[in-house]
Amino acid sequence: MGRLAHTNNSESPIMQNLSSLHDAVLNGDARTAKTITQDALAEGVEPLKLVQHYMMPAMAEVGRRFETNEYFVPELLISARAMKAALELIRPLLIASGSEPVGRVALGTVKGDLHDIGKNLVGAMLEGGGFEVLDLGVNVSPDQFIVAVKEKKANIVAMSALLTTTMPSMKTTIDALREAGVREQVKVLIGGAPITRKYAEEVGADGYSESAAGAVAMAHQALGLKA
Ligand code: B12
Repeated sequence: MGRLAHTNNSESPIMQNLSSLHDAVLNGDARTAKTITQDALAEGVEPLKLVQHYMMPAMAEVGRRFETNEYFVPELLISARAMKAALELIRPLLIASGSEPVGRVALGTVKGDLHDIGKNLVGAMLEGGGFEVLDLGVNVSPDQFIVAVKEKKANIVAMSALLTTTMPSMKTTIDALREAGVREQVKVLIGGAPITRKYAEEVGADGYSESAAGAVAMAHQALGLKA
């Protein structure tokens, strides 16, 4: 699809075409996802609206298709690539500038898990909320989290997991933080599609949120700051 004319009218072509952003992510069309995102941002559409109303529902549908064997791993990958391409344009807009960080977060997807789209979104939102984020990446071992706490003085550990098989790494990491004697220095926040509040309580985390926006409120709360 081509670039769209800019207009302030709420009935503008871009508003009508936002559902194509959903379809572009669903079909793994990175180029179109980027173009629509670029145009929508230029039109003044809220960055988070693009993520929450169009891109995330598309990824949920990708997951549903995967479950019903309509999609396989290659389709997951190209949809993820399309979402990441669009998120690259959105990320800088979510990040706050200036002012002293309100806290330092060691963020990572736990050991054995390679999903990073949700984690990256959480990272961008936390940065937007005034936190300094040490992004440890994916497949992060308990030791890597411990090093970030000891050497980089992180006061929040935020873990993401998307697989039921990697959720136990969260407990392993919390136990390892305790064994390393640093559990009391940090607040531990967890999240990811299969995580529940009950699970967070079971593994001894300090907080859980089902969304990236919620992660910021929770991080403020965990440090006793006003949200
Ligand atoms: C894209 C995708 C992939 C991509 C990931 C690419 C990437 N760079 O991330 C690839 C192709 C690599 C992949 C691989 C696999 N995947 Co996959 N994948 C997905 C898919 C479709 C979307 C995930 C996503 O990005 N969602 C969008 C983001 C924005 O949402 P989110 O991650 O949930 O994050 C939000 C919240 O959860 C929260 N959040 C997230 N993290 C955190 C952290 C904190 C601290 C907080 C507070 C909040 C928070 O905030 C975010 C924003 O609101 C899901 C389906 C689904 N419905 O989740 C399957 C899914 C997770 N995958 C699945 C599977 C099975 C696999 C594979 C095992 C497939 C295979 N046979 O190889 C491999 C595993 C690889 C590995 N070792 O990790 C299953 C998991 C099933 C299960 N019960 O465990 C799912 C659920 C698909 C399905 N329905 O069956 N996958």
